[in-house]
Amino acid sequence: MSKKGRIVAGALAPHPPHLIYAENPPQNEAKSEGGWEMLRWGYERLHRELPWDEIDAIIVHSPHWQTYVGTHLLGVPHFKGKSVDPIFPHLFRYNYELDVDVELSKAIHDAGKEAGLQMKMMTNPDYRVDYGTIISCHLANPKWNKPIVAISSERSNAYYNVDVMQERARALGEATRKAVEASGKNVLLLSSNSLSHRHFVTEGELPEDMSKEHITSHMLYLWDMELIKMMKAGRTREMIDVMPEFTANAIAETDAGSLTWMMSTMGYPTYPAEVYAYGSIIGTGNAIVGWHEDPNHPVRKVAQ
Ligand code: 2X7
Ligand code: FE2
Repeated sequence: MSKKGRIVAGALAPHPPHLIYAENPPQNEAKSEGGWEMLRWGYERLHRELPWDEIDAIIVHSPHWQTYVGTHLLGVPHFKGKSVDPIFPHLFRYNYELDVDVELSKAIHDAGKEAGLQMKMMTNPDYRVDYGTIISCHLANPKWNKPIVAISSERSNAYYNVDVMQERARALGEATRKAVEASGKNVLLLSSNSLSHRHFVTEGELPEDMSKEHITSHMLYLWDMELIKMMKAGRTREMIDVMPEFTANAIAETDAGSLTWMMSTMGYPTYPAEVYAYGSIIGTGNAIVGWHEDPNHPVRKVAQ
């Protein structure tokens, strides 16, 4: 029998363009004096703790690839282009080049179809990959030395409501897991989203002036902490059950279904997650969090 594929880890990997701007990688045209260090150092620790030798591919679900008829997946082996954030073009103008594991994308597409979901492969070689996908993949793995599978957010919350979105994200997660297991590959999952998502509507002269950065409101901070407490305690089923309420109250980017998809793909872990960082970016709440399959990972050992 061929070997069963595994999900070696999942990470909540938010994508504010500010983090790339602050890093000054060669791909980004805009240059900064730094900023948002706690979050960037959190990403560095996440990167260090992932078992890169074992990882064959990264699967990312992004709120900024919004498809209104079904779930789409990148279906071309290589993409090259420039990604510009429409709201923050002064921060993010990024020249990207990335490889796609088309075989795995197609397997997830087929598994989703079999589960009754509407699925579509994106086969346009000139397609401009969304900035959520690019930023989360860059921050989790700045070397870009692993192929990715990128999954869109099918916005059934727009046509129906958050509950329909949740149900479909759960079903997509189950299909993703089946496809990964059958593929024999080991994967890292990324849920590319912020938690509370209320932005300031104005920006200071210097975007990276950290004396101006704080969460938009105490209420949003409290909601973010409620969710993070559940992650730390391994209460992920409960977290997904309260997700519609959290999303509505925290005006959260979880409306895209990314975190629900990831938890469902991972079979709702009951072990504690490692929280690498929490911080605000232009007022939004962002957590970098890892769920590690390895029972010997320090965060899991402490709980035993
Ligand atoms: O897309 C984003 C985001 N999710 C959070 C903060 C700032 C900008 O862009
Ligand atoms: Fe976003």
